[in-house]
Amino acid sequence: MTQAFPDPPAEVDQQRNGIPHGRLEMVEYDSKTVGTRRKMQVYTPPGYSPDEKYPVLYLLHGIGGDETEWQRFATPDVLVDNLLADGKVAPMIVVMPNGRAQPNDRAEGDVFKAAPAFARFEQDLLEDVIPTIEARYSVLADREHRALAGLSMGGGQALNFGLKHLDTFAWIGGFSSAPNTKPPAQLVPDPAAAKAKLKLLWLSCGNQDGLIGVSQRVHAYLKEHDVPHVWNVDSYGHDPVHWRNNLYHFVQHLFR
Ligand code: FER
Repeated sequence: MTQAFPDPPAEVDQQRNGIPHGRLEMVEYDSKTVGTRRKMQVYTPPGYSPDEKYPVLYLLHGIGGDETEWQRFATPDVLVDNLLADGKVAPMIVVMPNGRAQPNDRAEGDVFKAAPAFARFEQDLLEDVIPTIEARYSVLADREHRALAGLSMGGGQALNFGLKHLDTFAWIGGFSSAPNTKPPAQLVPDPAAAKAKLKLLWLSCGNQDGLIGVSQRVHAYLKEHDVPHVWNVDSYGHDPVHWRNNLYHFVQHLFR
């Protein structure tokens, strides 16, 4: 096991009194990709002001989730509030969109049937979600101020889309990435370019997770081709504690 970062205390996502709190809002946008009005949750940090410009983390959910899933698993708003109060993270906006780019984007029925819609989300993210955020919020709109991460299906999406669009994202994280993750040579066809452009590439998985082979394959390829990355394997399975813990560490590395 290669655990790069220790498990944080369980209270990292427990709301604290007496510290400033950011805002969480549900935002609607017209998706040209899907042809429907879709939803995403947006966290703005305490003291958010249009006179400042903020970096943005786009955070993606798993196959059984939607735009509310990260809130149920790890309350990223509370987690970032706590880290900000401790001076451990840069003020940032966190966007939690719905990664199932199809007209009915609820996690209903056989959720595996929606796998193609998770691939289609690449276009929704790049052409609908990001432009909406950059029009409505005061953000730094360049690659060095955009991060993309996700859990499971969302981890696969983050690796697939992020590594394909290195001119859009410089910070990429896949937690417990699912089998939608492209084979490593397709994911990183030009290791030298990835090495030159990436500010952070984070791969994590629990050693009890049946999907760890996906992450191990990517890790082995990156190692062989000399692409720097964080490899964080802990003792969890395919579960929210792993996702919370990795989000906790990942965000502290962003935008610095
Ligand atoms: C699979 C196993 C798991 C798969 C996706 C998942 C598309 C996703 C799991 C999750 O998001 O939690 O074979 O294929």
